[in-house]
Amino acid sequence: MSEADVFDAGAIARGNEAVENDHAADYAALKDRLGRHGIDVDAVTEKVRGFKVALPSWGVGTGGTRFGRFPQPGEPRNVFEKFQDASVVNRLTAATPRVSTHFPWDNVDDLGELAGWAEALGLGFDAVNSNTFQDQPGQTLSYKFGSLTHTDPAVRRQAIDLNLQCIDKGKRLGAKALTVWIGDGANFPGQQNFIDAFDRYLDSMREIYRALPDDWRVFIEHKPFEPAFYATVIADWGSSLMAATELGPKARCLVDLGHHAPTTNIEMIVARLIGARRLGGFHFNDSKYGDDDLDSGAIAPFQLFLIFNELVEAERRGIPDFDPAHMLDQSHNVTDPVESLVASATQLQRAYAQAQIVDREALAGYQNDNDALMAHRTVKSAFETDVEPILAEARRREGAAIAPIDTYRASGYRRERAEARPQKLTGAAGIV
Ligand code: PSV
Ligand code: MN
Repeated sequence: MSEADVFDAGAIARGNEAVENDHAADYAALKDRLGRHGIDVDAVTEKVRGFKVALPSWGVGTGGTRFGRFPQPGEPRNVFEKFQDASVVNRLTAATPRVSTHFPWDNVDDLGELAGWAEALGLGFDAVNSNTFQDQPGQTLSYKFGSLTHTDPAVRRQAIDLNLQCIDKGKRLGAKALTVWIGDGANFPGQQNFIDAFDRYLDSMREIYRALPDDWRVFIEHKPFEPAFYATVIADWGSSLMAATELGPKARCLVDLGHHAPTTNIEMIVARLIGARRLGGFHFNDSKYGDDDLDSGAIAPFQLFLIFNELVEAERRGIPDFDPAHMLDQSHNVTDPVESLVASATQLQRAYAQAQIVDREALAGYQNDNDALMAHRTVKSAFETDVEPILAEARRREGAAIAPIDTYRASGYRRERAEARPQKLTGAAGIV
């Protein structure tokens, strides 16, 4: 065990031993059942093994709302400890080998030390995120009235520079993408000139785009409201696509599931962005009312499946340059973040596996014949199939846990971390 790697490796073997016979029986039964419908279950298992999603560095600490935060014993106190917890999620699921960092939240004195620490934990780096939606201690100019779209060129300069520094940090860590979400907008009608604000956004983004290495992408993340409650500069996928088209082929649109009004047909937005060849990736989470940042699949698993149905359709069609980034973006306020992240990663794999078993040939036939009921039943029956044994088998083959949450609880990791990470528990507000 290295100084970085503090998870009891024996926990996985012990956990698996207790359930492997039951699991083998469940897997064989599912293989038999789906096999009778012409589905190659082993092939689906191999697909699931290949499915990965990045963890948000800001998602392993206990989150909060603007009303407060209820910290838990043993939660990470710095970015190094965040990576330790992220590695536990990966050990249990083998589905989360990369972490998406957020600067300046994740600033360290020595990036090389962080890169070495991550490597010792078996983790790599996914997209870097720039935070120009909060003021940091010691910051010269305020983002109170915007960042990349601010009316004052000096504030825009500061926000552009922060993004350029993020690219530089990402290069040193081995990342290949920058995600830009800005909170810029207006709280009152009349407060902002919409045309000028969007033009200023494009001007700022052009400079950031020019600094991207050839093999990098910039993800433009839209959101309709919050912190600006009347209008946001990059409010929707239309504004995002306009900006991406204007900037060039390295600019892609990022879909955060929580960044849509309730009832929005997100799977259709995904299909449109695939069609436009501009789908950059996802921030997965779930919600009932707004940007709730709940665990993926907790509220609307059918919607999640329908999004994956579009992704698998694109995968099967062999659409060129189709490689969307998968990232979680959640805030865990009342659960152990490790457990929520494990559950979320497996929910994504579930939706992916279900989308893999849709009978696409039959579906296309029903769609062409305008047989609405049978077309619907074709996708619905895939969604209603319990694919848990496939997910468990994918984990087992990867050396991860057949029953990851039970295994985690039995490992005593959080209790042990509570002792190793003494901290002054404060109820400060905020989402970090
Ligand atoms: C904004 O709500 C967001 O979805 C962006 O991705 C931020 O980077 C992240 O949440 C953390 O605040
Ligand atoms: Mn997001």
